[in-house]
Amino acid sequence: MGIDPMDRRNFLGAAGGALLCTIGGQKVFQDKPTNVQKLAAGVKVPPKVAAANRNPGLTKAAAVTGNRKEYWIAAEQLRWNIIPANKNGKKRDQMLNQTIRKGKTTFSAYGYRPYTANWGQPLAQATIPGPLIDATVGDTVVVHFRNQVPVPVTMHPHGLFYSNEMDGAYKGYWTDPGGFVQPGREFTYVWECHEGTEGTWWYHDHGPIDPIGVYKGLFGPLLIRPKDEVKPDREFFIAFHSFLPPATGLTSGFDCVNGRSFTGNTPTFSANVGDDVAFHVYAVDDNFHTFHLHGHRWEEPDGTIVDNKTLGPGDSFKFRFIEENPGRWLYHCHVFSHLHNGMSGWYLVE
Ligand SMILES: [Cu+2]
Repeated sequence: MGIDPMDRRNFLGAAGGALLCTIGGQKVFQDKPTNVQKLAAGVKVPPKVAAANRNPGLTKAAAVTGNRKEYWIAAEQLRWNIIPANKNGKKRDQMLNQTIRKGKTTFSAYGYRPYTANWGQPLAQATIPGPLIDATVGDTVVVHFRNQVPVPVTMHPHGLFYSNEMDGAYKGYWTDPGGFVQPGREFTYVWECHEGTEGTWWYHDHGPIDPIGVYKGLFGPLLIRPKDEVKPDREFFIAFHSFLPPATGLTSGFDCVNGRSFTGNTPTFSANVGDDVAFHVYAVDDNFHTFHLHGHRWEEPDGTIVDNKTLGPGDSFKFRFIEENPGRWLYHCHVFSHLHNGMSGWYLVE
């Protein structure tokens, strides 16, 4: 009647790894390693992408109307260690003062890497998260994107305005070239920071292997400042996310802040009493998270005072305050199973 009893297969699915996504007709489970290149090979090249490959002139550059804010960013492969060993060769959780035993913690990741103009030279290593896109209302963000990973990936932004071609999203048959940037190819995204776009946002891969690209590290912060903003003394960017076996090939899943897991490995943020401090927080993965900062409280735009804020998948928010409480503080996700699987860090105030 109405609801079918759970069959054995579904029961096992719920008890073990749930379905994460389907790529090229192949099911991907949360707890099982996958062959990402094989998955990607199962996705057909969309017709508009094939046409643009034959005739690059078909892809028209979008008009730039505002103050031009330009970036050169490549997606690259990198070896990434979620929990680097300390100088004594131990992987430690400083919050619980214990050694972490979760097997291997290094995997073949993807990261966004910033370059100087015209791909002159790298500005930094490829990192997880990727580089900050830092714009102001009135800017037009121009991102020259190059794909150096072995599967099609993209950049898709939140929070600002863009035309359909600049979406950076795979849409099956209707996919535009910017939604399916093949290995070795480039695409230029043009995104507009109109009035009302100010805020903390983020960007990520939304290509044909989505969300595996995101779970391999392809995401980063995007900030649109109000015009005439007086910049805070300290700005901290926090991504709550996870690394799962289908993307890492590792046996364990990890709950992370900015690519690392457990207090002492995740970022330690520092400020001084009297500083004007801004926190920017965004949630990347399949779970809801709550951002909690010990010893602090802040005012929401509607005037509510909070010290613990819920974020659903894809959400982002910021808060800003004058620091007045010295100490060694924890910031963390208050979902206990996430906290105890590494989603926490230090905030040190002198
Ligand atoms: Cu969480």
